Amino acid sequence: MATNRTFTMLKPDAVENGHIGAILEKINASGFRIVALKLTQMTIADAQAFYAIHNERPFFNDLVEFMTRGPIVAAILEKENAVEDFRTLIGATNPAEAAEGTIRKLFATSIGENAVHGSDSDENAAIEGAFHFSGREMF
Ligand code: 3AN
Repeated sequence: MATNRTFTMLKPDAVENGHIGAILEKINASGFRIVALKLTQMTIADAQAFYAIHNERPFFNDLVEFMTRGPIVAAILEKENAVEDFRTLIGATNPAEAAEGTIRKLFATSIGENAVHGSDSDENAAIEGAFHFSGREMF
């Protein structure tokens, strides 16, 4: 069953480059309600677990190093058709291929440092949200 929720992280590059406010503004303007929100930093073990599905990929170690090098903003977002609509809003994994006006087109620098994460299914949205937030942090 669709949950109408997705999970996002504003990645270390977006935080370092001062884009938290602009990205949250775009998320709000696109009709998502913020259910949970925090500035946090993943440990190496956190990132290895979060991205376990990619652990055979050649970029895995770079991805873990990147995602742990500074704080991120983690958030749970709610909207009808949240997962799919948020993937549309962020654009393609590679910012060079991302559509005009998408968050990655506007704020990402490379395929590795691509500014934002968005869950790829309702099931993963629930798993990823629960990874970062307890029930009492969701509103
Ligand atoms: P998305 O974030 O668009 O769902 P995934 O799930 O395929 O993309 O990849 C997860 C993360 O791994 C990406 N956001 C990106 O940071 C990194 N990544 C994916 N593909 C590559 C690649 N070819 N080279 C470097 N990093 C990559």
